[in-house]
Amino acid sequence: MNDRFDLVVRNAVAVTAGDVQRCDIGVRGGRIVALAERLGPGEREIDAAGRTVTPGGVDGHCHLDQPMPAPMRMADDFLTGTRSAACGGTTTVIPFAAQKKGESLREAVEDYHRRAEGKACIDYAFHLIVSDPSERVLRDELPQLIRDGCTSFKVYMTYDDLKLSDRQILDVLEVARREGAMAMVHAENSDCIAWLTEKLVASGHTAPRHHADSRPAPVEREATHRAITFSELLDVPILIVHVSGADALEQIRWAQGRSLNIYAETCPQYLLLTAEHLGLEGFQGAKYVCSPPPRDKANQQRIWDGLAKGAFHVFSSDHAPFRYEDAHGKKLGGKEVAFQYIPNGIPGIETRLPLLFSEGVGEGRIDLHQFVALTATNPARMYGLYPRKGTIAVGSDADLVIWDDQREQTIGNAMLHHAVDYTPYEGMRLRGWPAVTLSRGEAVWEDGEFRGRAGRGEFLKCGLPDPARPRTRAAGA
Ligand code: DUC
Ligand code: ZN
Ligand code: ZN
Repeated sequence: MNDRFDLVVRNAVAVTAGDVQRCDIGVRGGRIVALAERLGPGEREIDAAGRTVTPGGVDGHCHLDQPMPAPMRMADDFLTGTRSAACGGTTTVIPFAAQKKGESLREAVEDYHRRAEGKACIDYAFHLIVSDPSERVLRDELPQLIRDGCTSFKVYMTYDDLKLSDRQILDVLEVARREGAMAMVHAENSDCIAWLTEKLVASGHTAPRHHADSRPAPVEREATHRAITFSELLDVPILIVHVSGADALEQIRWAQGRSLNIYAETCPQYLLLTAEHLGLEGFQGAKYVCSPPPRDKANQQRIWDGLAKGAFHVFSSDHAPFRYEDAHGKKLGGKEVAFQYIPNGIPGIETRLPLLFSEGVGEGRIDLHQFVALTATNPARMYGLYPRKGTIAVGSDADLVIWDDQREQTIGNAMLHHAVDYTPYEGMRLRGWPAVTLSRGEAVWEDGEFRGRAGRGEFLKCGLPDPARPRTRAAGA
């Protein structure tokens, strides 16, 4: 038998959520099979030469080729989106298979498989978006899809084409509890947004910056508290996504202080952007329209504190890619439209890890173990992919990032690999960038080039996430 490894990564400083070891990493058949001070030869060897090696990133919240109401269209499909992710150190993405109201959830998933197959360059799983919890969806489709490996889903408290009533959310959470799935919640009060929008538009305030005025912090705070209440009523864990500032975070901390099972996510835009970006001259502010909107510097600081102190569990991109100069994108229909029609979302799948590595670890706000936990280990746990994904251990997939820890890099859209025509982080100076990204032992990013290929990514069936288990349910029940 040939006992050579397929690949040996030598002299790594391998950092996980809990440990650091100086070791060689031996890979066979796409999996890590040995970690030791000195391993035998490999068909291929990469000398990491004392460099930091982390688990490949797991982006637990991104949107790729998600069908949108016309004429909106996402810029990234599974090819360009996963290519961009790989070049930024991410090796697993979990975008959303979204049900349209009146349609079958199962058909939405089948359609989404067709969009991914033959295109994805790295591994992927699906969250579901439940927008129409009919009897059939609740009784048959959702439980069956959970058993088929889509073990997490998102519910919206706003957006007319997606939002659920409180009662519908309770129905869906009941299924999550019974089946052991993780429920993610977009928490903003829909009626408040509609009311504020009407007032703003009536007084002629239609520029992009008024997007932030239509969704102020109390709108997010109220909905966050309401979602927490639902979670408490049903004794079911939930994960509040894209938390933007102090108000919502206060509710989350309050709930966590009462030992409720509330998990939380934040994203780069709430650490690094502010509502002032929405006020950039002309229509430029449209590039920063996302929901909830970025807040202010004081709120950024509170989000950093939340990351450092453990209030947040996952750090995702919420990559929602729309081109700026595009009639399918921010200039919808070819016009500088009023703020309420600007497609919501910003790109960031490639910059997520480098931003947190530089601004978080490099600036001393969090440590490397927290970085790994937030960007890889915890999302893998929350969504039933651990320990196949999200760590460096014997038996795990050989999804790794070898960091060029000291590389000075100024972000520019020209260097990124998405299909969007701008980055909100243009001109930001970072220290540290992925030198090599390995996906199941194959280099997909190396020497400044994308080395993957369309269709090599595999669909991952997720297990039932441990953190989704209700507290009162006996172990193994
Ligand atoms: N919610 C998301 O999760 N992503 C993009 C826009 C939004 O409102
Ligand atoms: Zn959302
Ligand atoms: Zn999103």
